[in-house]
Amino acid sequence: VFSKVTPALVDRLRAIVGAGNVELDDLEPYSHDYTEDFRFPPEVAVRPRTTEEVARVVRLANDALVPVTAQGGRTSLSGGALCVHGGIALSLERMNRIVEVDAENLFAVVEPAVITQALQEEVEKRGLFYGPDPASRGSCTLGGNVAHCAGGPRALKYGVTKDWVTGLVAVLPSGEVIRTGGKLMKNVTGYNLTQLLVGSEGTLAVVTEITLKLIPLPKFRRTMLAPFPDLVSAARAVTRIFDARIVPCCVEFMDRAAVEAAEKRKAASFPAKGAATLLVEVDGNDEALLEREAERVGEACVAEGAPDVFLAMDEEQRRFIWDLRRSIGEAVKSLAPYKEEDTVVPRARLPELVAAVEEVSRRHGLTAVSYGHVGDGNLHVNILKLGVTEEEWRTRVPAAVREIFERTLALGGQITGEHGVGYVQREFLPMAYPEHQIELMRELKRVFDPKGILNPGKILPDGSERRPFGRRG
Ligand code: LAC
Ligand code: ZN
Repeated sequence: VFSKVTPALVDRLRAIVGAGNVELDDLEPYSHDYTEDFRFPPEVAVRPRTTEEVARVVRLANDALVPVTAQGGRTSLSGGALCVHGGIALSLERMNRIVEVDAENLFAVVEPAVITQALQEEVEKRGLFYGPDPASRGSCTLGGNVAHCAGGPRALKYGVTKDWVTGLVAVLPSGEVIRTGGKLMKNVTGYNLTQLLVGSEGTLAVVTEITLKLIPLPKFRRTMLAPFPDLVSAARAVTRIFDARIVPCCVEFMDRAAVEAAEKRKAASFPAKGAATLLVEVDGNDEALLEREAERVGEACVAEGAPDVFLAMDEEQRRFIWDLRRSIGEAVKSLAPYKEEDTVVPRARLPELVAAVEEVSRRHGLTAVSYGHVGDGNLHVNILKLGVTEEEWRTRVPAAVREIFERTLALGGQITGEHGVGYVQREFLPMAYPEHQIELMRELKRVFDPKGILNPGKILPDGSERRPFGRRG
């Protein structure tokens, strides 16, 4: 159905972005993301510098019926920016300028390839704060964060990417440019296209500029580790913390295997750990109040069975703990081929979810490693290919994944909280929504992208290539 990239098209791409920014040889970096198991090389990669160049490239591709997939840091865990139909990888890597930090109105305007952590550090220098902090913040881009509505540990108190985006410049498949919102805290002028594009995984438009709100940087933090004798009591402690009417900025959950994977990878050890461990951070501007909150968090954990609670003594210890936590994703994946579910439930249902995951994986004879942002009810469940034959893996995993999703949905949850449907979960979308709702999404896609050239093969279960498991799986 799609056309191939021809030499004539390559010439026209060179005319738009310059010959040095059209890559035909080294396509390896553009062929994979953090799902690791998949390799989908594009036919060509282009590196535009401006919105105008993006618009010209996209229009060209649309006219020629060639797929275009926008790419940022390629840290997706759902295959969101993989060129599954080949075509053009539209790498936005050169669009990496912080256009403006407006300290008067408290907004930042950025190009899509700004690394999330780079923006955070830039605004923090001025006593300002940008909330979302995906675990990959040192390598993911704000454009990618917008595409997937990235979350991360601090989402609990500060929200996810969508809560910070107030405006976008985006290129439609026709090559037309739209501007949604701006440096506006309020704006109800027509349909909310800003929020429709956030989380649309690059399937509707290519975002080329982002306006983000900022807030003053919270002054103080306390970071704690609480070990628990079992998974369910750790999950219960989360509810107890909220019962004490405390909203920490992060409540992270790690099971023993997740902790050990990170320790092995980093050749370092967590100062406290149990069958399950909670990492809790509180922040704010009143140090005395914070001390009291930290104490009450500690009490809540002890009441649910934590023998003691470790408090990070200084910024160095805090960084050390977070560094270990942030490495879990990569560490777990390096243990074995895996299938990840990014489950999310209402927070108070978390003990039930944790118990269900344990029960389902045990019954199917599978190894599941779980960690995540339990303060948000968001649990990353990784089923690892350990101690099973090829045949067992093939048959057991799909059944177990379906059951985990069924149980998640029955708890009022959803099948992905922050990693997106992308390529790897789209066959499960019919579990999440009835057909008429998926059809509504298909219609939306058609309105934006009638020829279907923009990041094809994502989100919607079009069934054209059903390949739920990885190359190694
Ligand atoms: C994390 C990523 C995998 O929480 O979302 O580490
Ligand atoms: Zn996460």
